[in-house]
Amino acid sequence: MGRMQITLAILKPDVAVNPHIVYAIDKSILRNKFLIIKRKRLRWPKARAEQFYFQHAQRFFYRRLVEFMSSGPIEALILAKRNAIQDWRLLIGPTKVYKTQHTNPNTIRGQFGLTDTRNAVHGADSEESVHEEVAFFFPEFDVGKWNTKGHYLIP
Ligand code: RTP
Ligand code: MG
Repeated sequence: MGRMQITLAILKPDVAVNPHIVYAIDKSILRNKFLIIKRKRLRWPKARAEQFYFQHAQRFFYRRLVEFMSSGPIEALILAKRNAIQDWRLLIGPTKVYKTQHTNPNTIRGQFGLTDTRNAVHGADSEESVHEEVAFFFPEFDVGKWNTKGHYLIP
């Protein structure tokens, strides 16, 4: 038993443009007992995508990642569960979609990812990232004071 934790998820433009897929991912989130604490649908200007992924600035995929992430709507979600950070990354599956489709076909990336860049979703990878990423999307959200009373569930 781990402790209750929050994590930060992003639905990327490849899935966020499709309400049927957003609905399917929501069902998967809730079936796996995550609470949706907050969600925000938005579009990133290129500069915001660059800022979010600045740690990858030297990687070969940075330009296409930034182009893709600012090419359409995205949804940022704060999810809560015991071991949320690790559990969310298990539920989404490995980054590389072509491999994941074979090794982890039931994960969110396995089901809905298109390519290594257009891989459906993001998941924060540490408590430190969660704090940074929550502040990035939800500056009004006080990570120290969050409680499950404010959550809402999608039917
Ligand atoms: P994320 O941060 O999005 O949850 O994904 P991750 O930890 O599994 O992957 P990371 O290595 O942090 O890479 C961040 C995002 O870069 C894109 N990417 N594209 N070969 C490629 O085209 C490539 N490799 C990585 C993916 O969108 C990945 O989620
Ligand atoms: Mg990462």
